[in-house]
Order: sequence, then structure tokens, then C-alpha cells
Amino acid sequence: VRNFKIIESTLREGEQFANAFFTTEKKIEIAKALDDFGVDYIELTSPAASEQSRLDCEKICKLGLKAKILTHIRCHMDDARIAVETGVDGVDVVIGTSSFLREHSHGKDMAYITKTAIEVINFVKSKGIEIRFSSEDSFRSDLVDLLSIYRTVDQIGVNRVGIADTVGCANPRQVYDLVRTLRGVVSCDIETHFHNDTGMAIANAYCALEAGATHIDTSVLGIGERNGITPLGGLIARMYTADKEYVMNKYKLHQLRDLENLVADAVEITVPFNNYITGYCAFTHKAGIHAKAILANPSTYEILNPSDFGMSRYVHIASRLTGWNAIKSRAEQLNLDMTDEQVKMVTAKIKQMADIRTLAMEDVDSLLRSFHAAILTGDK
Ligand code: HCA
Ligand code: CU
Repeated sequence: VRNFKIIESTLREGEQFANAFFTTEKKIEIAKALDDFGVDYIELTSPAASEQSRLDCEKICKLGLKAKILTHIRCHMDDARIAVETGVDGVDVVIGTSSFLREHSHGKDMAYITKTAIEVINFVKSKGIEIRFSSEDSFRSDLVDLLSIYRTVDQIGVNRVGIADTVGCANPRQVYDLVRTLRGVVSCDIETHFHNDTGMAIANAYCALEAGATHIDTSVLGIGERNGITPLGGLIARMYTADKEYVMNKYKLHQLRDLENLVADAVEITVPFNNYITGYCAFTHKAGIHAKAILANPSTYEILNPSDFGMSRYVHIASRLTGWNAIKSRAEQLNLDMTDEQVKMVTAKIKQMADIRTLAMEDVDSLLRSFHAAILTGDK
């Protein structure tokens, strides 16, 4: 699994997040930050959604970013006509193919969907820009319908077809099977889009890549409709683990934290404590056994190297689980000269206190300092 491309949809799917309202300035700031981080594509809200959306789309196209700019539209000629005039590098077209959407949303049958798709695709292609055709709710669509429309659009020359788990129902095996099957049917690239309702969004994206997908949709912190989609940072963590060199050369990993903070502030949320890479405890080691091994060789309990992301490792030393190796290392950091026996004595004291109440790092430091002072005066 390498050479995958990221279609970053914070400014499209992310705008569907409950809290999201992006001003023009904020969109520009986020687009620049995404571009700088190194994503391949930036997907923007449909210019048919509102007048301001259209103006913002035009403005972002004029920024001269390295990333290609896409906009996302319904499979409809009215939307396509507006989209191609904005200056985008490509258009992502989507239509619902599942029986749920056909019956309760747009009410069109497969023959109509296919006919409209062909018209829209040929129109966008005639403007010389990229075109992707995707089916909403792919995993609850009829497989024969799905493969037949993808084969048709592949033959008329789309750049990519897309699979979307719109409702977050798919599991990694289903994703692998569907993408694998599709890989045998089309010769164009395959984009995938996974919602995270049951916590599968990163695993599904990874399985899609294993099965031959080429493009993954993400958003910063995963923001999107309901509880969102594959988070950019989480996908990066996964792909770093799979192919460290590629990910480190392609993306400016040190900027991930700032990028997430920028988006978190914009939509008035905080970065979750357990977030991939940047969560506040993502590199905190606590149990005595873990701390000892981490101090000897971080790889023992770390699959991600925090310094590759501009993050720091932290060894927790103020709990009943703390071991003397961690305390010894802290004493050394504080420049307190102590024998192993003395460190073990003070560790026992720390554990005793931590059994009664929670300790802060400062509590441990002051215990260490007073213990050390007592050694100097000959009391210990
Ligand atoms: C939505 C649309 C979409 C589109 C995905 C795609 C989805 O329902 O808001 O274009 O591939 O999840 O189906 O985000
Ligand atoms: Cu979506």
C-alpha cells in the first residue's frame, strides 16, 4: 500500500459538521494549511449550495495552491454548469444508488441515473477538467446496478469512480470485497469515502487501499455529517505505520497539530484526549513496566515516534503504578544524585502517597527534592 492520494474534504464534508460555519477568511486559512501539510486534493462545498459558497470556491481556486481544487456536486446539469465556471481542477459528482435513496430521496431509477451521469460526465470532460463519479450509500446498493454504472462511466472516461459508505455501515471485509471486485471491473482510479458511525472509518480506508483503491477522503479531526468520516490524522498514523518513509517524505507531519488546532478552533471543539498522534495522552507512558522499557528503548511501547510529529514523549511518574526506574530518570533530570537504594525508598513513599490521593508532577518533584536534601544532611 503506497502512493495513495488524500482528498481532503474538511471544506466540504467538514462543512456538514454540526458546528461548522467557515467564513471566507477561515476557508482560505484552512485551505492554505492543508496545502502546506501536503494533501493532494482539497474538496470544496458545491458552488450551487449558496452564492457565498460559489464566491469562496472561485477565490480558493485563485490562490495558486499546489493541491488540486475540487468541488462536490449532485449529479445534475444545473450544478455541473455552475461548477465548471469556478476555476476548479476537477468535479466530484455523486448520486444515491441505494434503494433507500432512490425511494426516499431523489426518486430516480437506475436508467435515469445512468443517463444523467453520462450527460454530466461528458459535459465536465468537455471542459478539460477532472471528473469523478460516485454512488452515495454504495454498501446498501445493488451490486449489479453498482458495477454496471461504474463500468459505463469508466468506459466514457472518468478519472475516478467513488465508493461511499454514507451511513457508516460497512466493515473492513465488506470494503475489501467491494473494492477488489470493482478493481476488476474498472481501469480508472478508485476513491473511497467512509463515515465513522461504528468506528470503522480508518480501518475501512486502509482495507480499501489494500484492495486497490487509490484515493481516500478525509477531514481534519474527522468532522462531517453526524460523527464524521476518516480523520486525516488517524489515516496518517495508520499509513505511517504501514510505510513510514513514504508518509514522512510526502507530508509535513510537524504541522498536523497546528492544522488540527486551527480547525478545532474554527468549529469550537477541542482536540479529543485520545486523538491519534496529537491527543494529550497519545505519548504518555504510565505503568512502571512500560516506563522502564520506554526509558531503555522507546520502540518497546511506541509504534509512532513522537518526534516525527513534533510531539514529546511523557513518562508519568506520579501514580501508584509508578516504578523506580522512572523515578530514577526523573531524579537525573532534576540533577539529584541518588543511589538506586535511595531511589527505591523514595519510590515507596510516592506509591504510599499516591494510594491516598492523586499526585501532581510537582508533588513528586518536591518529594524528590526534600528526600535528596535529607540525604545531604545525613537523615537518609
Ligand atoms: C453525503 C454525500 C457524501 C458523498 C460522498 C462522495 C456521502 O451524503 O453528504 O462523494 O463520495 O457520504 O455519501 O458525503
Ligand atoms: Cu460523506
